[in-house]
Amino acid sequence: MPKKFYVTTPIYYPSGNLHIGHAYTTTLADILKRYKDMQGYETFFLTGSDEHGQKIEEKATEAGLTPIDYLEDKVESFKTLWKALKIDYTKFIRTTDSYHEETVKKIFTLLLDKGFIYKGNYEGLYCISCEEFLNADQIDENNMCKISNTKLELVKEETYFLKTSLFQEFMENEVLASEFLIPAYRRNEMLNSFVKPELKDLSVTRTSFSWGIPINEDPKHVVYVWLDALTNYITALGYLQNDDSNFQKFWADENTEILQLAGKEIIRFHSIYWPIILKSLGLRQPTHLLGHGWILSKDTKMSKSLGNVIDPIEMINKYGADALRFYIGYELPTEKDGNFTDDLFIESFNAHLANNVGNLISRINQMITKYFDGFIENDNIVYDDNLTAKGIETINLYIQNMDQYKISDAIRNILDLGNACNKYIEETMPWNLAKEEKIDELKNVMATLQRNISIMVFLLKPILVENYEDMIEQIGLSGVELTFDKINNWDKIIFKKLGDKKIIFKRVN
Ligand code: ME8
Repeated sequence: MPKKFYVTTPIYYPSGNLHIGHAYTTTLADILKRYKDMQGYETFFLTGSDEHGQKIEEKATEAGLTPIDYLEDKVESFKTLWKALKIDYTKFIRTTDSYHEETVKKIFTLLLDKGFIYKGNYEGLYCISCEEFLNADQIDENNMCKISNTKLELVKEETYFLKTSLFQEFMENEVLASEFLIPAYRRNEMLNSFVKPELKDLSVTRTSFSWGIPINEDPKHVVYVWLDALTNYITALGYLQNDDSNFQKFWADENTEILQLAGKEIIRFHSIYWPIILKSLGLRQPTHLLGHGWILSKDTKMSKSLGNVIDPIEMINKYGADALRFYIGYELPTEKDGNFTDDLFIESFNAHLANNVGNLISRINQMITKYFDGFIENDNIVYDDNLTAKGIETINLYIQNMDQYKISDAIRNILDLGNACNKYIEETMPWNLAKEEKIDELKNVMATLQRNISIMVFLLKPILVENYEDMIEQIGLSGVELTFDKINNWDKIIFKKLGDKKIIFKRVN
């Protein structure tokens, strides 16, 4: 039985256009999904759109449209972006899909029947942008939401509550005491800010607007957008539906590695409320929640409501999908906030993709073409010990890092091997060996380089999707099936004649 991997992104609000921040989370998920595919896992990658709630209702009204008409174009634009960015998702869920709506109603009924939901009244300050009732810590001195910087609404209404207060111990001693939430320092943040002060029951229905899923038991109540949204991770797999085979395979099975990604502003929902909902339903917990930092623009969070966003489509049109995927994977490690500016982007592209990876491929291609007419016979080759050891070490480090979802560190391992190859070229000076007609030595040097550039290209496969085939052709591996096993056991690889030289990542000036 193959190992299984289920990865999810948040489902994004179609209340505005997606920006680099959304592209960030989705690209990280895509890279990890592709990596797991390479490791032979059976994978399922879910993304989608979060379409109910007051914010969407207001946006549609502003545009003079019904919510569903308003949503059509927006959702199409999500899919257009994912296609341009080469995102290989398995399923795209819309919370207005009827199977989702029906299942959310069933989930509500189940929780009510189990005694985890009761009716009461709520009074509190609500942030429409975050779709969240805020506690005092989340409100600034001007009575605005600290995260979205928008005005709050005083809400006083009848509501159904989820008995989250029952789960204080479960949160403290199990969920947040385990390895579930990564990076580890975020566990204390959640404990100290939200769990230890007091876990209050969560209001899970609203009555003051109608754009949501009405509950069967009391249809003037629509399900709170976060209960509706969080459950997407299981409704998309067929939970409580006729065909629940994906649910059995990718969620219920304890052996499935489940990774959920979310930005730090919604870690609270994913590391507190979501585990409580799952526990109440009697379901297993995800293996990990990777809570990542924000992409900043001039030191503030890039966000639709602040209007300081960068359009990923523009970046892709200018520099290509791989350039953006690389910047996201390498320059924006998940543990902290990162910056995104045109200058940083170009500097990184030139330093790593143009000068390191691209240049190395083209140098090696050029020399093998010139000295060996594009093909090195695989007989009696003596590979350089140091560079060979470095190549094997790189594979191992890369796997260690990718297995911990440390994409940036894994890419650094590849770039280090690139630097070692460049240094090796300078030290061995193949052009001198050619001049001096030391053909055996030249052959050993070039074969060592071809081997190590092949390792680099193979390890870059989940990241540089658009240029992968071109890179493979340049190094003589077109049509050759590559696996981790093969790149570790070199003699299993049979090279072909190199393709003609092509500039792969052209420097941007
Ligand atoms: O919160 N930096 O949707 P949303 C990094 N519908 N990541 C960013 C970012 C930034 N500046 N801006 C956005 C919602 N993101 C809910 C989610 S899930 C059950 C419901 C990414 O459209 C990041 O993943 O506001 C963040 O958590 C998400 O987009 C928020 O997207």
